[in-house]
Amino acid sequence: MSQASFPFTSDLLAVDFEGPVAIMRLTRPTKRNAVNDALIAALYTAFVNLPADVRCVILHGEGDHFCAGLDLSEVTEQNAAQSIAHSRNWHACFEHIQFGKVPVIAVLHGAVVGGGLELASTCHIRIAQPSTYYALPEGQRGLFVGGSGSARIPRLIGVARMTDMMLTGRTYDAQQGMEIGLSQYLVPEGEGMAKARALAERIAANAPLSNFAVMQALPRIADQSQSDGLFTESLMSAIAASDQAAKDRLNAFLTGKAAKALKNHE
Ligand code: 1HE
Repeated sequence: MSQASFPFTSDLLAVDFEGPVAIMRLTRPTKRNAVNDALIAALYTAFVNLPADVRCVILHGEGDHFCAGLDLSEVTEQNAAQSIAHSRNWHACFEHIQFGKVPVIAVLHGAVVGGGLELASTCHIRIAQPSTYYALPEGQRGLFVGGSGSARIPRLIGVARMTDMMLTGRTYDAQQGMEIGLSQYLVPEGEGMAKARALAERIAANAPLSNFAVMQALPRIADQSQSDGLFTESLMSAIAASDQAAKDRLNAFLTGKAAKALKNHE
């Protein structure tokens, strides 16, 4: 599938292409980008059908908030079976984000709460801006996380911090979130997209198989025993190194034609 034939239209999610980067924007600001079934379907369709020439996705939200989480108006009448199906639907969608085709950068501002934090934690890189704050109000709403938060958020900040957030309603601001691992970057307000574009450019310049290995193998190895993980590492390493892109890049370095691994702390 090419960018020109991308079949996607939605009034909840805008998708634009800038060369090898797909920019996805949640476009439901009047409801603080609350996630209803239609938005889950739109995200699923967009990620499953990503054009082959896309190398990185940037995901952000329109309006004053990244995402207010689950659309609470949709859950009041659900029975247990419907709730399970609803949660599994989020899981299926988010699986195609974390373990999809290319790395995803989330640009955060305002509320990143409930299912909004679950969505952000599914992405590979999170860039926060000072207005960002994180919360898991499920506890206060009589709910539990259902959009993969129990599996993904403790892997970022630990079970104890997530337990505290859910039991006490504790929130973290952008600086605190950066310190505990909710974001990898914190940039001045309004500069999140520029930072994301700069990072996406670097990511897109990598060999696709290297990026694929990072996003597919690293989280799985973290879930494996050390012995199994090291074996997986050897397999993934061998597959990446046998790719022509790796051979070309190694030759370029050895003949002085490739950039050095100089300091890059930004
Ligand atoms: C919503 C939602 C929503 C806003 N579902 N409609 N998430 C939450 O518990 C967070 C709920 N939202 C809020 O606490 C606040 O909206 C915010 C702090 C994010 C923003 O406040 P504010 O003052 O900017 O906006 P607002 O006036 O509260 O909301 C504007 C409109 O958006 C309003 O609708 P309106 O028709 O009266 O204009 C709100 O009702 C609507 N709105 N958030 C539905 N979440 C898979 S499991 C995941 C479980 C969860 O995510 S639980 C946590 C849900």
